Amino acid sequence: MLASREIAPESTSVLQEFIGLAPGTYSISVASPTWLTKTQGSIAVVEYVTTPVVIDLLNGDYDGDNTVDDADINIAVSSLDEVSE
Ligand SMILES: [Ca+2]
Repeated sequence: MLASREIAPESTSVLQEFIGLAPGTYSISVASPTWLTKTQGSIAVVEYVTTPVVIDLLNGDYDGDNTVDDADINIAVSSLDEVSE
C-alpha cells in the first residue's frame, strides 16, 4: 500500500481529490462499514491531468466479513422493529 486516506462522504456520490500523487499506475480500494470493499486497478495517473474514477459499492455487509450472505440477512431481520432511544 502506497498511501491510505480516510474520507468522510458527504453523500452517496463523493468527489475527492488526491493531490500530490506521482504519475504512475495505481489501484484504489474503497471500504466503508456495511459496504463491500472494492478495488479498482490499472488507474493511470498523469501529471496535471484529472483522472476520474467511479467505484460503485454494494451495501448489506452488516457483519463486516466482506460478503453479503444469510448471516447479514439474519442481522437485518433481528433489527426489525428496533427503535433507537
Ligand atoms: Ca457479511
